[in-house]
Order: sequence, then structure tokens, then C-alpha cells
Amino acid sequence: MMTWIHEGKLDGTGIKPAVVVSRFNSFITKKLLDGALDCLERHGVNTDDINVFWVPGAWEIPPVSVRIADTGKFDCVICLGAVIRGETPHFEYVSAESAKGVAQAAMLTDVPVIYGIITADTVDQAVDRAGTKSGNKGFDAAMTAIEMTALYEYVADLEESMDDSSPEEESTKE
Ligand code: INI
Repeated sequence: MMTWIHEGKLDGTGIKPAVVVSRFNSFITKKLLDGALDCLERHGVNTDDINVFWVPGAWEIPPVSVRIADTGKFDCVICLGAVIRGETPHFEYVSAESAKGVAQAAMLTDVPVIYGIITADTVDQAVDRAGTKSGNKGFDAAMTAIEMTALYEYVADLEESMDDSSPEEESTKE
């Protein structure tokens, strides 16, 4: 018995990503953006093909992401933000709605919409996830976007590739 394994390659050559990044807590979100751009460029994405959209806060990320995805001009949308707990319940609303909104955007649109919004109890936790102790969540989100873009493209052509008895380059038979 043979099993088909399907996965997206980590090759960004030719892809046109949109990055939506929020200005709230910009000392963190600028680091996430740096990480995302570094990842995209190091995986073959042409700098001229990257479009960055700034929004005021994490709350605004989902509605803008849907509209950007619906233009059909981009292969993926990478959402970057930082929601940090304060003294009121505001954090709960903004973090929950931005997460739900990005999930909805991913389901409603034809391209991958990737969740790179940090939710942290403290500023230190956010700093750790923006290029210090716990890596850079912007870099990770961009990596996910590259893989998912390749996988979406591959799945769109799946019928054709599975009709062929020899596996396509993107898949392997074990
Ligand atoms: N927006 C954030 O991106 N991060 C936060 O930590 C945050 N907090 O805690 O208030 C925040 N609030 C603003 C919100 O995203 C909207 O921009 C605002 O409510 C206007 O719609």
C-alpha cells in the first residue's frame, strides 16, 4: 500500500504577499514586521511584490484583511499585531475578536489568511515573542504563509496531479 503525502514547499518564489500590521503597541509590531519581511525575502519573495498595510489596532486587522484578500491581487495575507493585557477587560474583547476575525477571514476568502497577532499578559511576554527569547512570531507567520500559499496552489491542482500515476514534485508516495 502506498500513501500520498501532500505538503506546501517553503519556497516563496513568485508569490505576492500582503502584510496587515497594526500600529497599536508599535514597538512590538514593528519587530514582527521586520521578522516577517526577513522571512519572506530569505525564502525567495521579491521585495517589490510585498505590500504592507498599516491599521490602527488589532481590531481593525480582520475587516481590512478580507477586503485585501478579495481584491484578488495577493496570494496570501499575513496579519500582525500585539494585544497586551491592561487593567480593564478591554484586552479580552480585542484579543478574542481579532482572533475570531482572522479565522473568519481565512474561511471567507480564497487565499490563506495567517494569524500573527501576539496576545500577551505582560509587555515582557510580548517582547519575548517579537525577536528575543521566544523567537519572532512575525517570522513564523510569514513562514506559515509561504507554506500555505504553496499548499493552496497544490490543492487547487490536486485532481490533475492525482490522475497522474507518478506523484507531482510537491508530493511524495511512501
Ligand atoms: N489594539 C491593539 O492592537 N492592541 C492592544 O493591546 C489594544 N488594547 O489593549 O487596547 C488595542 N486596542 C485598540 C483596538 O484594536 C482598536 O484599534 C480600537 O478599539 C478602535 O477600534
